[in-house]
Amino acid sequence: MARKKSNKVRIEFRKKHQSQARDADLTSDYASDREDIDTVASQRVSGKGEQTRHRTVKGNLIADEGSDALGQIDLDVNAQRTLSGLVLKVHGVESIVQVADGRIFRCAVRRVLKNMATDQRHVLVAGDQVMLQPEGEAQGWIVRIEPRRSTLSRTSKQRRHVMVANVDQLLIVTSAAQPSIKPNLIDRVLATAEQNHLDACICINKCDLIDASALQPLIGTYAQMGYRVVMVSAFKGWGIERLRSITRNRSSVVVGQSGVGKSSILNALDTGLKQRVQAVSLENQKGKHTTTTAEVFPLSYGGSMVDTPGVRQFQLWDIVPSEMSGLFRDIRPFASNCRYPNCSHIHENLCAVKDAVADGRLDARRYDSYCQMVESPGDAVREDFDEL
Ligand SMILES: Nc1nc2c(ncn2[C@@H]2O[C@H](COP(=O)(O)OP(=O)(O)O)[C@@H](O)[C@H]2O)c(=O)[nH]1
Ligand SMILES: [Mg+2]
Ligand SMILES: [Zn+2]
Repeated sequence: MARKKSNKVRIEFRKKHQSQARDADLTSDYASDREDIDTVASQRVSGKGEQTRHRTVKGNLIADEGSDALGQIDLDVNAQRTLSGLVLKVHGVESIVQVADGRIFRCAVRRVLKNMATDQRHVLVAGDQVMLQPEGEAQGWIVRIEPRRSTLSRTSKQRRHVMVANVDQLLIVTSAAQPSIKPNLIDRVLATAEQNHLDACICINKCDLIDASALQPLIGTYAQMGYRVVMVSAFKGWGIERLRSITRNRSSVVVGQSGVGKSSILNALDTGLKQRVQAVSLENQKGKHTTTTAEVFPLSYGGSMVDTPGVRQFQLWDIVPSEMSGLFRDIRPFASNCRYPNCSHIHENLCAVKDAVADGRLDARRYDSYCQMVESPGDAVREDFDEL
């Protein structure tokens, strides 16, 4: 099925090309370049409503007003090699893409791709892996978007908004003191990680200010659930090497309140990163665009840190209470033993979760967090997370 469709698209390309340049030489080079576009076509088309979507795609391709648009794609693909790159940021129609050798290109997305992905508000988001055709030194066309291995998204009124693609983990930065640690905030981010099927790592900074044994019970609770916890002091360099190995070659979304030491940690991990992040934040403050789109900052040792203004308030969007217990790794097993299928685990009398709290098998503080989040899932925590 899919194969047949992709052939159809190919035929349309070919026809167009031939009418433009009758004696065009269809070299093997030409054919293999075109594969990229074909592959994307079949991937995007296969998502939903195959029949109608395909017709729409074809319709758009044919009706594309500059009508040489298709011939153009072929010619361009022919003229220069494509490069693979990482989308660092998307700004309206323009996206900033970094290629393997470090060069930055300002790119627009080929109309063909846009037409094929009308089900998403943004065709492209930060973190996407793409193929681009350079157009001069620093500009280009995105001709292919690779399939995403993961996303961080929020749903609002039943619509899913992808904020960043290809994320591996959430890095929750907190501080042991000044400001003091806020376990409920950690719980909220962990639930978001679960909701998005992402790993999470809890990083406790400013450990030079406290007696570390005071935090052991809290750390134990999280470690038991399988979350990694790293004790850090950006000042003393404690935990930095471990954090480097946790973030190496992975894409980490960093979240944390103002003043916990996110910038200091970035600087300790990778010199120069703090400057790059601050330059961006200054640019944003100038107010040209109060940005809500994510930005990816590559790490010199491999991997990237991602700043996501869109999740700074860390609300849990559109979570129904019955789903909340599934986002708590420690509550989940007790919840599935509950006698009521729709138990809130709050008001019911004979509840397996409440039993577990009562006899100490479930951490009472985690259960409190759960109750708060069920009762006000959309209520952002008082102190918002801020930028890197
Ligand atoms: N004692 C101590 N202070 C720190 C440490 N890391 C950062 N700070 C201080 O905490 C404050 C906030 O740090 P900053 O990196 O700007 O936090 P951000 O708002 O999360 O980016 C600054 O005054 C830092 O000097 C640390 O490991 N130990
Ligand atoms: Mg900062
Ligand atoms: Zn229950």
